[in-house]
Amino acid sequence: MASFLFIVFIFANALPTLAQIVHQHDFIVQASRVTRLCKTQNIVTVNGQYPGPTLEINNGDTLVVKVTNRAKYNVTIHWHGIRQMRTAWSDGPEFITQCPIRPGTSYTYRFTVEGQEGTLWWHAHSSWLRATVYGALIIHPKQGTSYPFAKPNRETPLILGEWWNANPIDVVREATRTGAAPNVSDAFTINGQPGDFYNCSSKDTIVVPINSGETNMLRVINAAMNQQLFFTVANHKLVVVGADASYLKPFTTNVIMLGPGQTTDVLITADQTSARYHIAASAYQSAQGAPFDNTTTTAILQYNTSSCSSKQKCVSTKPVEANLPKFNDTRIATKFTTTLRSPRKAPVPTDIDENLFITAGLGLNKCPSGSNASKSCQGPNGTRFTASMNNVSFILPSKVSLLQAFDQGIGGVYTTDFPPNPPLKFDYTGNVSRSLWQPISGTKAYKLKYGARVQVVLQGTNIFTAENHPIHLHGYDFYIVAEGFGNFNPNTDTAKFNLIDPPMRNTASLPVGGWVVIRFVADNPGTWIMHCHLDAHITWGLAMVFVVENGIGESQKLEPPPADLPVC
Ligand SMILES: *[C@@H]1O[C@H](CO)[C@@H](O)[C@H](O)[C@H]1NC(C)=O
Ligand SMILES: *[C@@H]1O[C@H](CO)[C@@H](O)[C@H](O)[C@H]1NC(C)=O
Ligand SMILES: *[C@@H]1O[C@H](CO)[C@@H](O)[C@H](O)[C@H]1NC(C)=O
Ligand SMILES: *[C@@H]1O[C@H](CO)[C@@H](O)[C@H](O)[C@H]1NC(C)=O
Ligand SMILES: *[C@@H]1O[C@H](CO)[C@@H](O)[C@H](O)[C@H]1NC(C)=O
Ligand SMILES: *[C@@H]1O[C@H](CO)[C@@H](O)[C@H](O)[C@H]1NC(C)=O
Ligand SMILES: *[C@@H]1O[C@H](CO)[C@@H](O)[C@H](O)[C@H]1NC(C)=O
Ligand SMILES: *[C@@H]1O[C@H](CO)[C@@H](O)[C@H](O)[C@H]1NC(C)=O
Ligand SMILES: *[C@@H]1O[C@H](CO)[C@@H](O)[C@H](O)[C@H]1NC(C)=O
Ligand SMILES: *[C@@H]1O[C@H](CO)[C@@H](O)[C@H](O)[C@H]1NC(C)=O
Ligand SMILES: [Cu+2]
Repeated sequence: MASFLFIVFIFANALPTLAQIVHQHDFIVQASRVTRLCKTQNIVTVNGQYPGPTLEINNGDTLVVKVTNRAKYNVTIHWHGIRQMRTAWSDGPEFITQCPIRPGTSYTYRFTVEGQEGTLWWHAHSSWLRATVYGALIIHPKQGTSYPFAKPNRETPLILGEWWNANPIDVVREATRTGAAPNVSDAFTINGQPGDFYNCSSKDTIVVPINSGETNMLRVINAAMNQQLFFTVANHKLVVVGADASYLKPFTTNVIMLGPGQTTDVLITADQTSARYHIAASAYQSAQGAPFDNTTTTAILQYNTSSCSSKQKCVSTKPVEANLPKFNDTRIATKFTTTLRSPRKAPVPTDIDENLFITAGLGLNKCPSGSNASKSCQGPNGTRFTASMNNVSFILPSKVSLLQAFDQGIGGVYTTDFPPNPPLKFDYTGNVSRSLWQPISGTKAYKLKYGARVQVVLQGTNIFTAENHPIHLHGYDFYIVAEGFGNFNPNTDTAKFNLIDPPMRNTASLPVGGWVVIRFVADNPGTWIMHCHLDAHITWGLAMVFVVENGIGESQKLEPPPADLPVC
């Protein structure tokens, strides 16, 4: 596993002006045998590691990652939250910015981090491979600078994952075949381990050491497939300092909530009696009556025994248990998301060129005529589950990626008629007439001019069930200027907009039966998918694509495609 670092000096006028740090890594995607929950099975990993390797860089550095596919599935890797300025070819979502890396082939991702600091992560973006193919991507402050808070004594990435006692690819294939909801998972994990509360797992529980008086920065990542999670540490306060690789105005809380895709950096101080404390996560499940994984994953915050009065006692004591909110405690989830603020006045776009209103939610398709309903229409009352944005259920192309179609002007791959408003106005969060539940399907994109200042009102619907959706936009960070419940009201809700210090993120929690408003400047050309990060929902089509046109200057244009770009 070659993983090294070298420094390239770029010469301008024969004088070194800039030291560019380039980190080079090899990712081998392969089958590996692991044992969890008393069962040994094959999973897909990177370099045999689960979770995969943690990448650590500084803001301003370049990453070069050669991905070689030795697994039996097509794969791609997405660098979640990395802006990929002009390098959309390295973003990774299958059929959006590249064709898949087929078994036996490789592709090299190259990109430079510009102005992002904190915690991001990488994951497979092909079928449900990301269930086991993921890892942390840590961006330290730019060389020569430091955190906007006292440097912590330690830093620990904690990746929350989701585990099936089955091949996740079989789980999604079964759901696609039957039209029903996919099986819920058997466990959640912290750094790949379920922890004390699961069978055959206790002895492998992750231990996070800490010395009395020390501060540790926990870099918490929600890599779960289908579940928003609450996260807490028994008896310890969490000081939130960042999310999605943007700093936040620090605030103190007992619990944080992360949707899949989201990250949160928290400081904890070892100010309690030397002992062992549970670090724990469990579901925030907002859809009423829907089945979900109601188990709790744990790790252990373990005080350094040498500072214990009785060493023996200190290590052997049962961990102090954590208090997690009830699974449907939307009040706590909302309190968390509405407390986030940028550290200072933020350059939020105020004059808006493109004002979009996009509904997001589930749907039910009638059983296709001629199909065997008992086999392929096992959704509610003989239907098939679907999902949509503005009543369009997104279909991936298969012959060429959207980005190639955009770059080379290939027609017939996508259309640019994604509606900027719901095609039909209705009481989105009310009792939606059954006649509105079936969306159309298509590969529809919305075109944005380079530099356009964009506002998107994301509106959840009550079709089939209202639910919190973690909406992720590729290629951009955006400001979350407001959120609320019920139907967005343009006449009154604009008064709630925070245009001073809203938080910047790449994944917004769309409240259950509510709305959230985001703003960004379209300064990065390419084809960028915006989708629900619950994989069950993206599988059903809860996505759309922004096609951001090239600007005029060379620095405003998408780079040419790499020579090794996979073909379909
Ligand atoms: C899903 O769950 C059902 C019921 O427990 C089980 O029979 C089936 O094998 C599971 N599917 C997969 C792919 O694990
Ligand atoms: C754990 O093992 C016990 C005993 O074999 C079994 O009854 C129980 O269902 C298992 N629990 C889980 C969550 O798998
Ligand atoms: C989880 O759900 C199962 C099945 O609905 C239920 O029997 C069990 O009590 C629940 N466990 C917890 C910890 O809520
Ligand atoms: C535990 O504390 C002792 C004494 O303060 C120190 O020497 C040692 O490095 C600490 N261990 C860890 C893992 O920090
Ligand atoms: C949460 O679920 C419980 C049942 O477990 C129910 O009694 C309660 O009304 C629910 N709360 C909310 C806010 O939906
Ligand atoms: C539909 O599938 C069921 C279950 O496999 C089977 O019993 C039935 O014969 C099938 N019907 C038709 C018309 O194929
Ligand atoms: C399914 O059918 C039953 C009985 O007709 C009805 O009460 C229920 O609302 C239906 N559910 C859905 C999701 O259509
Ligand atoms: C929703 O509307 C349908 C008809 O439009 C009606 O039959 C049903 O009772 C309503 N449900 C509720 C909860 O109001
Ligand atoms: C979505 O489009 C279909 C097909 O035109 C229509 O039947 C349905 O009512 C529409 N639903 C909404 C919410 O616009
Ligand atoms: C992999 O992707 C290609 C398109 O690039 C497709 O033709 C092929 O069927 C896929 N293979 C598998 C195993 O899914
Ligand atoms: Cu969703």
